[in-house]
Amino acid sequence: MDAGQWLVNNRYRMEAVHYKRNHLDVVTNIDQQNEARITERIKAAFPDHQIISEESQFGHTNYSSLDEDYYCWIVDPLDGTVNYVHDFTYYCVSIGVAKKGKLVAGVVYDPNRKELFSAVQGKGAYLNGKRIRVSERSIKQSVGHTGYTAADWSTDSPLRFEFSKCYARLRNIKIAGSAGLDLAYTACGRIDAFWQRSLSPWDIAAGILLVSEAGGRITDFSGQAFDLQQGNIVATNQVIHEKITELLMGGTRDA
Ligand code: 2AM
Ligand code: CA
Ligand code: CA
Ligand code: CA
Repeated sequence: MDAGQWLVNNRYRMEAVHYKRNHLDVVTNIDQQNEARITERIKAAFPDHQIISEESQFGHTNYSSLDEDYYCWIVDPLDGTVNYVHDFTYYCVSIGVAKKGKLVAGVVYDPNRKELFSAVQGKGAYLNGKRIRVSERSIKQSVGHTGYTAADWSTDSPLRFEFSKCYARLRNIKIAGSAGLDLAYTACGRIDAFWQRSLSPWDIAAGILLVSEAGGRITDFSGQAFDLQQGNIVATNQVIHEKITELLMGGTRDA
């Protein structure tokens, strides 16, 4: 929570916005400073734990420490950097903990609304200490969030096809800009589905545990078991899961 409040307090100390891979992929001094603050604290409290965090891992794609027999913290110090830069208050700090390839704990904190989403494996998901559950909405009643990353930036990306398949089948589809909050919102039933390609472990580790502990379902786009390293995620309230994956894969037209 302290890490999230620090983001809000330092909003006007943002110095420069740099591009990483291309103009879709941005980073600020705030991302880097908050990451340093968080990882220092983890190291001080748990010196023998591993840490995978976004800004220090840039360019790496091997996350083998996730599968090892020790605790691995998966940290996104600022999820929703574009929103942060534009002072659009939909961003969060997302921190998950994994061991032997399984998520054991996760928190997503929204400092603007002072909302702390938390989950421990087998113990349920909570918002500010109150138990949360996914929605029971049908596809026609549903709101879905999606998004795209720098890795999807090509004219033949499947994204456009996927969007045209889902468009108007749900009540609404939004690109809100923070995968961590999108998953937290799926977990507490504010929205009913979230899907996005090419995400990294820190974008979704905490959120995955939130959704599964809140009774939701998570797969890849073809409905197969989800793999944190692969990063193409579909998370739903269960009820609409098969319909969503069918639409994304270009299945039947009847809702
Ligand atoms: P970020 O703000 O931490 O980069 C935006 O649709 C969502 O996708 C955000 O959660 C954003 O996280 C994430 N994302 C992951 N990789 C990205 C990338 N390379 N470029 C832009 N957004 C990315
Ligand atoms: Ca980023
Ligand atoms: Ca992120
Ligand atoms: Ca980030």
